[in-house]
Amino acid sequence: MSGRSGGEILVAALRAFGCDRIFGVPGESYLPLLDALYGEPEVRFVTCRHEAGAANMAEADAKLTGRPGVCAVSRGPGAMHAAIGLHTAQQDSTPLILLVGQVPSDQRGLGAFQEMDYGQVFGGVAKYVAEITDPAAIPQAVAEAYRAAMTGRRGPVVLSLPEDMLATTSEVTDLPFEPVVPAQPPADAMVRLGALLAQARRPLLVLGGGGWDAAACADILCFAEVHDLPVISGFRCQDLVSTRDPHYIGDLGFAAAKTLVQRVEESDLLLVVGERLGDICTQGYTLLTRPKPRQTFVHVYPDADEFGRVYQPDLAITADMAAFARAAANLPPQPKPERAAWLEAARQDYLTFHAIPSPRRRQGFVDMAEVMGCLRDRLPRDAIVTNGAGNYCGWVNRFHPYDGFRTQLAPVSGAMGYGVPAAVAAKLRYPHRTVVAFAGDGCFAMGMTELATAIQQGAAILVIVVNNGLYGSIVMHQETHFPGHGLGVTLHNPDFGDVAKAFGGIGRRVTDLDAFAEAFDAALAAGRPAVIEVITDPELISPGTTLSAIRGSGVQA
Ligand SMILES: Cc1ncc(C[n+]2csc(CCOP(=O)(O)OP(=O)(O)O)c2C)c(N)n1
Repeated sequence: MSGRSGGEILVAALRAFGCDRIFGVPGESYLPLLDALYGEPEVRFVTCRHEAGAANMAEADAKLTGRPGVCAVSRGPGAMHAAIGLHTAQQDSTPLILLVGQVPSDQRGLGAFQEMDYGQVFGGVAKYVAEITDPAAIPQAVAEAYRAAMTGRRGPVVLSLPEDMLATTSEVTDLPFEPVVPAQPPADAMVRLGALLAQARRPLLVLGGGGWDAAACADILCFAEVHDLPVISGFRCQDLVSTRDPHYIGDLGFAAAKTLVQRVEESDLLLVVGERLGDICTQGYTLLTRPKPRQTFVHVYPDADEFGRVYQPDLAITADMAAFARAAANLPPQPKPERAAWLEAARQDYLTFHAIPSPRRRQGFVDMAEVMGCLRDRLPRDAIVTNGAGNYCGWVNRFHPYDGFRTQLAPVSGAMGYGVPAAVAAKLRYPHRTVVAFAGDGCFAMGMTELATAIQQGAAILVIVVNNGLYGSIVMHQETHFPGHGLGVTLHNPDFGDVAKAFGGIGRRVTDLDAFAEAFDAALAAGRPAVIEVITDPELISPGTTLSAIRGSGVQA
């Protein structure tokens, strides 16, 4: 038979939108796809050690490129392992294409080995799930998958690939790449926004969500500058503008500054761009009155479905981030009553809250605040800093000065195990930038297998493992609500420095700041994957409090 195999057609369709790498774990269920990649120099297959790592890498890579990340996994078990990446892509509004092998077409519905119905399994989390039964349908299916992932609120899609379909040949031709047309803000809505801004004395600009790129971030900052707008970032979106910029006044994440929360309460105009205003951003939906906030509320979002889900906007603007940011940057400057003082005071509060505090030292432990202070002096400004989930993120997200677009890769989904694979993806995309992953001892154990990928791919990431011997975040909740009843939360860990050495990297375990600084410099100079295990005091459960102080308080730290 003449023509190309389904695998070859699929690779050509992925290349059409710019896919240059696939993160995956191979499976016998999609051999013709792997075969199509054999000898294909334009698409690199990054072999991972766990499908969760592969999916997390693909999701992180998509955050860096703005294109869908691509992950390939085997049917059944492989797909289940990869599910966490779909969830993060959904929660973080990241375009992601998951390619899953499927049982042969003549066995579908028989309950064959590792058979699953991916429409049912992933229907609730993916924006689009399709099983491609004919190789001639591949170009169209990939184009639809791309459109679904990249339109409106970005998100994950799944393509199920029966193995016989991938081996079957077809004469189908490739489709030309059609970029998604960005949704433009209506001109009359921009005029109304201009009028609302002209009246506002205490406006705030809140940025978050997906669909941003460097140009959009530059435009939105220009808009903030022209209109003297204080800028707040949503949970783990702290790199949309530089935190060093005088307009930046903080993030509405876990343990947001009280002064920031108060400022939101006092504002008279909230311009929320790309951020959904989820439970974390709104302090458990308590920050604003529901359903109608007291402030004038302008919501800009790429999907009209989102408007009014929680808060009724006074003005809703359906637009993609880049299109809105460009239009906003072009709004004519106006008088700005009292805003300079409002902005200055907010910035001052930000600087106070995010200043490195004096160390809370105890012999044998390193204070994470000191570590972050040390890194402020040492990390290049374009360093990419990743994390997963756990209380250790409280120090990282509060004290690291993220310096602009994509210096942060952190899951809004709160997924443990994300930091290491995200760092690997970042280092492969930007080999000349410094990439540092933070992980708690619990978090690291969920992603450390991908150190092997880092070694194999030559990705010289630096991992800082914050070891308090606990699933500390859960201890904090238990001690708050069930004092003294810690259960399932203590961790007997290996020496993580030795683990790193066993993988072929550099490993150090440190219990004081000087040793940390020395290990950090040596690790960066070595140009190999490295792990620095920092032993921290379990009593210091978060930047702002201690376990003894929260015990039985019933109040979230
Ligand atoms: C995949 C996943 N499993 C479980 C959780 C719930 N969880 C959130 S934080 C946390 C503990 C994290 O422990 P560690 O990484 O050691 O950081 P620490 O809180 O001690 O700083 C757990 C279990 C989660 N967010 N993600």
